[in-house]
Amino acid sequence: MAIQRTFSILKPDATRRNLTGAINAKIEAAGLRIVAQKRVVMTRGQAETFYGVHKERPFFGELVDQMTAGPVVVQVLEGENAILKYREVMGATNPEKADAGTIRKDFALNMGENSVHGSDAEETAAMEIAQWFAGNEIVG
Ligand code: 3AN
Repeated sequence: MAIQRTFSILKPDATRRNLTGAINAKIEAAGLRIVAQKRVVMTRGQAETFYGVHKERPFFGELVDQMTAGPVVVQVLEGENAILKYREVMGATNPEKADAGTIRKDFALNMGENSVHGSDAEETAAMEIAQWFAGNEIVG
C-alpha cells in the first residue's frame, strides 16, 4: 500500500475539553504523521459545504450547530493506508460501539459530539483537504 493522505478534524467538543494533544498522541502512536494543521472556527457556510452529503439527514442542523460551536483543528494526516488506519484509530461513529483504545471510545460524548472526523475514501479525502489547505501548507 502506497503512502496516502487523509483529512482530519478535531471537533469543538475536543478543543473545548483541551484534548487536542491527547488525540494527536493517539494519531502519532498509530504511525500517522500530522503534515498540516491549523485551528479555525468554521462558519455555518463552511460546515454546510463540508457536510453537504448529509444535508437531508435529520441530524444535519444539529451537526452544523455542533461544528460551529467553537474552534476546530483541521489536519492532513499522512501514512501507509492512512484513510483506513485513521478510521480504525477514530473508532465507530457511535462511541458506545467503538473499540477499546480508540479516540471515540476514550473521548467522544455522543453520536454528534464524537470528537473527530476522518475522510472515508480517497476521493473525499482529496476534496476535503482542498477545502481547507493550499498545497504549500502541507509539508510531508
Ligand atoms: P463518521 O464521522 O464516523 O464518518 P458519518 O459520516 O456517518 O460518520 O456522519 C458524519 C457526522 O455526523 C458524525 N461524525 C456525527 O458527528 C454526525 N452523525 C452521524 N450520525 C448521527 C446521528 N445518528 N445523530 C447525530 N449525529 C450524527
